[in-house]
Amino acid sequence: MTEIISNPHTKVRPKTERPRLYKVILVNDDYTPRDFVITVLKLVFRMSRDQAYRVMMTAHKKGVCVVAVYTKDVAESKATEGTDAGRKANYPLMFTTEPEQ
Ligand code: TYC
Repeated sequence: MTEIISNPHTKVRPKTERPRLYKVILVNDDYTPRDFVITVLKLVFRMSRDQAYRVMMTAHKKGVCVVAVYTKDVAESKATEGTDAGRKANYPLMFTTEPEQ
C-alpha cells in the first residue's frame, strides 16, 4: 500500500492551481477604419470575420471589448502585435492587457 508522507520542506498545494490569465482588451478610437480593425482581429487573434465584426462593434459602441484570454506572455505579445499593426498603418489602434479577476 502507498503511504503519502508530507515533506516539511515543501509546501503542498492543491493540484488545481493554475497560472493567472490575462485579458487582451481592444480600445475604441475615432480614426481606425472598421475594416482595418476586423483584419487585425482575424490575423492576430485567428477570429472569423463574424467574430471579429462583433468584437469590433462592441468596442466601437462601448469603448472597450475583451478579445481573448491567455497566459501573461501570450496576452502581452498579441496586444503588442495588434497595436504595432495599427501604428505601421498610421492608426491609433490600441490593445491593452489586464489580469483576470
Ligand atoms: N470607431 C472606429 C470608427 O468608427 C472603428 C473602431 C472600432 C476603431 C473599434 C477601434 O477598437 C476599435 N472608424
